[in-house]
Amino acid sequence: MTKLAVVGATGLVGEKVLEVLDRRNVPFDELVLFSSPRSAGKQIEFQGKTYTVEALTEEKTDGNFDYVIMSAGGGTSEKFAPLFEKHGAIVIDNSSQWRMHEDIDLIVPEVNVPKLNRKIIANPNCSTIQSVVPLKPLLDQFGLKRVAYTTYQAVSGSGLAGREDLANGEKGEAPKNYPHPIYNNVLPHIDVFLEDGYTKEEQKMIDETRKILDQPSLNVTATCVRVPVQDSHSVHINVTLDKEATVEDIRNLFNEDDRVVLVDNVENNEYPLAIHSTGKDEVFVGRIRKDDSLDNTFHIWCTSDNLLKGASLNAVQVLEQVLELNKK
Ligand code: 11C
Repeated sequence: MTKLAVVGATGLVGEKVLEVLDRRNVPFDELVLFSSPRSAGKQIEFQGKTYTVEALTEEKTDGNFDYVIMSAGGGTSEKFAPLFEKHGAIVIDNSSQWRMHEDIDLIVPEVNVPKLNRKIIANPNCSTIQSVVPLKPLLDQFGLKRVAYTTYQAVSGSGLAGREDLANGEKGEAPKNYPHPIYNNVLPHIDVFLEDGYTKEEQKMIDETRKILDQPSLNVTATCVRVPVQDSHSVHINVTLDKEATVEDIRNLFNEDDRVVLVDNVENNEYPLAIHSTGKDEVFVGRIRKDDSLDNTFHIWCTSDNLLKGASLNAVQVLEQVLELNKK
């Protein structure tokens, strides 16, 4: 008997977690859905059965859970993930709370495998996940010297509040979530500012890239930008390789690697687009060009659905990866 809990089941990511569990037919016997007290009592249909969402309490973490997927924010994860862990569950956590703890695995299944020193596994930040997927084959084939990201991130990265600011901004209303209007605007500001002038989102991309790729001294920098797009993040990746490569080498590598989809046919105006990535599981790459301002350096444009590969799908893939590891 496998018992699974989904925490944050009524949120944007939680809803997608259920959708992905269903369509990938992930095997488990019992499901319990948790939310904040505000959303408790809501009914959710899953595979022909109606579930009533329960408010998560400390006592309920002792419910013989084997696996828990949490998408309820850092505070909830800080408090409840160790309690679920203490009672024997493997917790896959979507928040940033545990990602950089030394003994916590930070996993993108296309890239790395959990060591499970702790039973909490962290799901990375959405813009990081889609970026390390194409970086991994480049690392293995050519080595990496430097990575510079510029992101163009969708409002759904901020949950329902981001969606509301975009919709209300179109009607002329002031923003409630962002410090400035996102409608008709571009904000070079995601998450809080740190002392050095970077944002926390930028620092997350830097730290998480190094940890997932197991390249602690890789040179990484990032500028993270919110754009008035509903779903799917776009990331410009400027990458300097260790070994020499041509644009053709990189195109061939991506063409042969089933972890990414190459869309790179500029003669027909074909390149990855947020609107084409939305609702899809894949990570799309294209616009591959040589950056002649530096040796061995290339531009890559990368899009992916931030709520799927960037959050729910990656979490479910981690669950599948752990189920597979536990079979062995
Ligand atoms: C955004 N990347 O687009 C953020 C959302 O650390 O999991 C995800 C925040 C996180 O605003």
